Amino acid sequence: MSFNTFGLMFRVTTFGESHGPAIGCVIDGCPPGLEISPQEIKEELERRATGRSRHTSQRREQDDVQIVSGWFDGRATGTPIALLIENTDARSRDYEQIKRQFRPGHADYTYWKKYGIRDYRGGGRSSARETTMRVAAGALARKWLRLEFGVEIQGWLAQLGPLRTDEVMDWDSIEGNPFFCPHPGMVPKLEEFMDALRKSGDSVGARVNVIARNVPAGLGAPVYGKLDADLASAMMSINAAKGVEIGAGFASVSQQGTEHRDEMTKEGFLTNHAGGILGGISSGQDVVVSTAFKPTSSLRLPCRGLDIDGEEVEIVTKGRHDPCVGIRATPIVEAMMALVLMDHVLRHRAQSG
Ligand code: EPS
Repeated sequence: MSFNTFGLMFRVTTFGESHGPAIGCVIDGCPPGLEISPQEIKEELERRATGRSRHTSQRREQDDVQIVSGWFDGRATGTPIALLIENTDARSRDYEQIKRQFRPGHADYTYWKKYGIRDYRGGGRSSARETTMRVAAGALARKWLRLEFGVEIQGWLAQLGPLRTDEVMDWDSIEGNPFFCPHPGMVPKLEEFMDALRKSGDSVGARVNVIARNVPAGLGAPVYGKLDADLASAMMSINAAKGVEIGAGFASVSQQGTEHRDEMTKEGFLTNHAGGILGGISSGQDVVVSTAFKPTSSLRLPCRGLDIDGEEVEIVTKGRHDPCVGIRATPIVEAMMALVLMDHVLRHRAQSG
């Protein structure tokens, strides 16, 4: 078993390595008739792409997506949809120096322990390049959910390092800055922080939140098919994810029952500490998920590490790395939200019609 497939009824299999010839995915289970165009997918991909600002990796990929299967006259045919994107700007020489070394904090070590071989160029399959295909597949799910139920999914940067960035929620400003920051007043502070961080050569973590509105009640199955469990699994499958919260999440620890319970009135729920999910099933409230991303482990600042012979070596990573992967994570968490919700709608229909 190699587990490159995600979802049960809306199944996405991704393939490809960061420095290989191409990356791609196969989407099995897309309802026939969905109108989709490469341009629509590309618009989503551009939000996630590297090189949009000086605060991300400067690798420049065109991310021109080809739909090579399951598509006719602009619509999904119901057969497997295959998407393909060529890698055009990989610079593998940056990785020569670490090809026999394990970057501390990176999957290099565990890939080696597991497989006994690794594509060291760009981290191979462990690269965040893989998330391109999640966003591509997510574009289809997102569109279908919007057309079927009016589901709207929006992510945002909630914290970058020490800087809390969502104390003001100006929804209209999220797409207008390279951080997906909802608080316009924080953008200059983020710029300043990131410029200093980049100069220092270090990296930093981030928290990225996502909300899905107009989610129908009833998605998710009790016990082993909980919607929140699948969302947590989906978010944790993103590169560098280290924690997930649903609704109040870990803040629930210090809450009392009278505060946490979301009182219900004829006008609706009064609060949403549950994050839109009760007993693993969507309640019809907004579904709210928060994901923590660790600091990037590829750093030009030297550190102690091991090579494949077990010798201690000094490790310096060259290349075009993101000083904060969380900056580009917003479209990815949105895509994972869309993929999980769509899968659960189809699962719900399969049982309940
Ligand atoms: C990545 C390292 C960098 C990023 C890459 C993710 O790649 P490279 O070493 O080839 O320059 O550019 O991100 C993308 C290419 C992308 O499309 O997201 C990593 O180690 O995860």
